[in-house]
Amino acid sequence: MKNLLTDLKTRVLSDIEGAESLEALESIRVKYLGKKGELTSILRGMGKLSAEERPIIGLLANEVRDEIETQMAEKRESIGEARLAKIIEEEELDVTANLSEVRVGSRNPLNRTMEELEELFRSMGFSVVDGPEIDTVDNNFTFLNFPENHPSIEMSDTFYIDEKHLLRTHTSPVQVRYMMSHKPPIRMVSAGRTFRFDDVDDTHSPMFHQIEGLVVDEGVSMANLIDTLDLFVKALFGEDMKTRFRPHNFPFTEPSAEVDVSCFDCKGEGCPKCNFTGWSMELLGCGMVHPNVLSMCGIDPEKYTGFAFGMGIDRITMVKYGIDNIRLLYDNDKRFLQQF
Ligand code: FA5
Repeated sequence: MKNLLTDLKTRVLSDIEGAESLEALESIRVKYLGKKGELTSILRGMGKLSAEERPIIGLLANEVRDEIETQMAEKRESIGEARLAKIIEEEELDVTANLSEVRVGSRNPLNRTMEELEELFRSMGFSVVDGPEIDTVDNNFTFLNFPENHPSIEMSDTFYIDEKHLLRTHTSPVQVRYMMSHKPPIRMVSAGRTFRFDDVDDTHSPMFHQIEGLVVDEGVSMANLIDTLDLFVKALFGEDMKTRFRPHNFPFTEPSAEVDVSCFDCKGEGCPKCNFTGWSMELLGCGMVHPNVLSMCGIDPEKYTGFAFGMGIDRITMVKYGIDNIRLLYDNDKRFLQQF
């Protein structure tokens, strides 16, 4: 393990040395120090060491981590300075320019999509409701049938305010709140911000947006779910778009599925954008509401059934507007925003 660590240190430091942009540096951080990073997995293996070896290797691992973090911080600073110098050199500011023409900004495509989605569901008979971004651990996990210490809690682990409150990891706690305060028939959607301990890449952000949908009534079936989502996808993206349901596992739905839609560029033919699969990235999770969730929320599962779905609004925006990097939605760069 000692050799593994020293070898890793040499590789990381040489990668840091060669990094030319903050993005490249961030990829190196994720590769080695991220949740699934190499150093993280080496540290996970420490449990297998003997009691004598553990403190020695632990000390070395900490030294390696500190050294990597120091080098990263230094490199980050030097790249930042170089970037600023380049901007100062390339972008002149003409303080004498006549700005009598007032330029009005344009709305972020994310907000447009969110409102468009709400309007679409409203036209399909859904109520649009709000939920808090800080919610209870119970609403976010327990009442959604997550068994205690379920691995998926760790996967979507998040920012805790205190032991009982957190920044919600999905919009599903709004389902719980709604079922606890309304009797069926229920047909609602709720959109808003969600938070996860996810590393940033082209399709992931630690803060992103979801829209949750819930239908509960007598005789609601999986066929209704598939039909609703198919209708919705066609109304949003066009009649020629198809949906693909892949089996999945969520503790709060049974059965559960993840849904992809046809690639927006080639409409399913296969092209470089979709790696010739014909399908875009995963857009949403869905399923039939688990009877335990209905019971915990005070609804009789013998009488009522329901379906629910949760969609990534950022990803829908990306597919809709052909945006290939989620970071662009948050950079607030006018050159990007003015295109919409
Ligand atoms: C959920 O969050 C479930 N609550 C969805 C659900 C609701 C299932 C109701 C069943 C019934 P998942 O973790 O797969 O599922 O996330 C849903 C969508 O959010 C994903 O399909 C993806 O589009 C988006 N998403 C997830 N993580 C991120 C992220 N870090 N950045 C951007 N979008 C994300």
